[in-house]
Amino acid sequence: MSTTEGAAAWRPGTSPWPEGLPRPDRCLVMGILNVTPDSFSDGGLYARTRQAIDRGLDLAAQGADIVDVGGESTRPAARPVAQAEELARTVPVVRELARAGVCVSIDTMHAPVARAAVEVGACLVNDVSGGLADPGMAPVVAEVGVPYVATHWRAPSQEMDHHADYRDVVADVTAELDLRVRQLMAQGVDPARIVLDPGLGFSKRTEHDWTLLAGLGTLRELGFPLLVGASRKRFIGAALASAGAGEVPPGGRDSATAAVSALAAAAGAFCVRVHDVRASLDAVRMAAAYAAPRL
Ligand code: PMM
Repeated sequence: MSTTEGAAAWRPGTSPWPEGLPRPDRCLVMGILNVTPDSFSDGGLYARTRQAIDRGLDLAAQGADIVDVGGESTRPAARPVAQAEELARTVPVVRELARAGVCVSIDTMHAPVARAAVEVGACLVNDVSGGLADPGMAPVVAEVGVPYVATHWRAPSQEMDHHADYRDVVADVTAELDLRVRQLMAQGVDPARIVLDPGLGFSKRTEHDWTLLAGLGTLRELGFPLLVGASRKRFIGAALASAGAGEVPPGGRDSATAAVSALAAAAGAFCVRVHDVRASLDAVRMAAAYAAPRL
């Protein structure tokens, strides 16, 4: 890794680097692999196991530090998936990618899926509910001992837009994540393995997403690495539209996403979760170079 990349915006020492994850000394890039028919921007593209494995290998070849495999859409109003179906969609893909040496995360809210994925080689559990959707999640994470992304979450997909009221979104999300961390730790989760995520788009209106991005510094004061999942989301489309770019569909938001990746990395994000890996990898490299003179 180059010395420029060594000058990371996310500074080791401010919070621990979770064991078992790649350590390039810049913001990590997690590539999204939705093995679903209905995700908001890539639903149906990688729904077959072989297509999904090839896509995962391709994301890794493009430079993804982690490939995030999900088998249940979490977009607003998405319907839950039967557990057997979620397992059938994800486990073979995780197994093959892990066998090929890829660091794989499992994007699930369900403890049995998390456990099965770790058993076949997943190196991280990414839970958009932060353990709230399944009371069995924290004990499983405590037991399997891999890093765990706990996202700010208030309600399941069908209801989440009705839970988007905040007094002060940065203060409220910080306080709710702080409480979540305490509860996870009380259930045996090792704090050194916890990564926090503000949950952009989850019970958030577009203005909340932008305010949270601008408030990453406050969230970092909790002392945990931060993952930011902005890729192609509504608030990016809304900002493009209000800047005169017109209605840009999710698939046309990748350069804007890369710009947000650079901003998040410069603000100290530990990892960005994106569909277009190449653009965001360059973006976080630029953020590291930008931060270098001030280190
Ligand atoms: N967003 C989605 C899915 N998984 N995981 C984390 N940690 N953070 C996120 O913001 C997040 C996530 C929904 O987006 P997708 O449908 O494009 O995967």
